[in-house]
Amino acid sequence: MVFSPDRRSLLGGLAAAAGGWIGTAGAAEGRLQVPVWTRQQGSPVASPAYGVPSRFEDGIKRRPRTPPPIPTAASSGTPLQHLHGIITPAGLHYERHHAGVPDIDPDQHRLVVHGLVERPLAFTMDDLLRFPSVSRIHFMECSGNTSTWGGGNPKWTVQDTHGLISCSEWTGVPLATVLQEVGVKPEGRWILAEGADAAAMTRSVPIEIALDDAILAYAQNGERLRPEQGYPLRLFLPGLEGNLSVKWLRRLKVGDKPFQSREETSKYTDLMPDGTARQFTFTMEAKSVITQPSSGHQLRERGLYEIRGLAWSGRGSISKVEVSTDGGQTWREAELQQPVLSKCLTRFRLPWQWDGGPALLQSRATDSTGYLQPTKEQLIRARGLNSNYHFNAVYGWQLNAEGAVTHVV
Ligand SMILES: Nc1nc2c(c(=O)[nH]1)N[C@H]1C(S)=C(S)[C@@H](COP(=O)(O)O)O[C@H]1N2
Ligand SMILES: [Mo]
Repeated sequence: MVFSPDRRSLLGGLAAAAGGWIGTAGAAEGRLQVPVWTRQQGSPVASPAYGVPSRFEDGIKRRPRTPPPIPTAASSGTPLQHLHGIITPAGLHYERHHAGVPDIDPDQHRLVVHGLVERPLAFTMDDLLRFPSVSRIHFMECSGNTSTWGGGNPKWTVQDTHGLISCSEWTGVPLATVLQEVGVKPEGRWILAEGADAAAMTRSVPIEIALDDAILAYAQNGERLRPEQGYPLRLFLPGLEGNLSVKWLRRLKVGDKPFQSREETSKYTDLMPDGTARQFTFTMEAKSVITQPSSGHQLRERGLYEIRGLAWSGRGSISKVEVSTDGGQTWREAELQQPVLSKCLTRFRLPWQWDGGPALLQSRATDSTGYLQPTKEQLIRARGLNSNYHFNAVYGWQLNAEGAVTHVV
């Protein structure tokens, strides 16, 4: 790690104040004996031809969220507590499937665009790859992420509580380009998107969103989509609840009103305290979480630590993240790591001196619209306790005097 002189003296000062340095002092050169991996050739190139992480990183995996009654209608979370920067490796992208992952032959796959259009068309994957393309880095979050309205378990990790979010570079054709090709009729106001999986997942998308920044995505982090992420084609709607980004996309139908599919009537609505239900709550509001130290971590000694975490907003970019180590009594502004992009994960960090006492670690994000992430009390006051979706409250991890970190129940 390279520090600027200012930062070095700040960190050096903090470490010295704690009465020690990070690292083992004394007889450092004695540790320079030549290890076995320096005395022999390593493995040859292209073995394996498609690279995988070091075998020592074997514990870093997606995990099914709750023991699923039906393994194909389930979700798995991203291990955020082990990741760095803002990009989620494709193999660790969270999954949410309503009927498992279909095995689609891209040569046989078609996207049909019909309904209130001048020219109904069927596109092959080759057709779609011929259109001018875009690549953009965006998060995707399931609106069921962090459904911890009523407490929880001290052992829950950030993977359990916040793992239904990931961030990738998505490449594809702007949906607006394909809609221009078919010619949307003036009365066309909503678009039905349908998946080719056994769930035939369907959602209605307003035309304004479809013409804004929606992407027909065929690639993710430089390679074609993984099967779990919708291979060979998915709809990708930046900043909106993950459910709208229909995977294995086979059909877009233009209509003059919403189609009222199962996923926007019985599911993905928010039951309010007065008994009414909010529908079409598309945007994922500003949210943040500390990933290090977080539940399951163990601090071995007092001294300097960097508090690290992630913040995001479906309305734009993150303008500020504040961190509290005393349960919200005082807040300090964290540093935002570049790049800070719209509708994208933003990494924040703050040097922190652990003096050996208990600490309640929290973060709160403000986005470019000025919206401040609410407390859990504020969120429950506004929304009640009847709905599962769209929980974005301030979150905390409890550190005890022995350095163990747990989920706050
Ligand atoms: N066809 C289809 N699209 C789908 C789903 C699905 O089960 N089938 N799940 C949705 C939900 S609820 C979410 S949160 C995201 C998850 O995308 P991911 O598995 O790539 O993370 O896809 C959405 N698109
Ligand atoms: Mo979801």
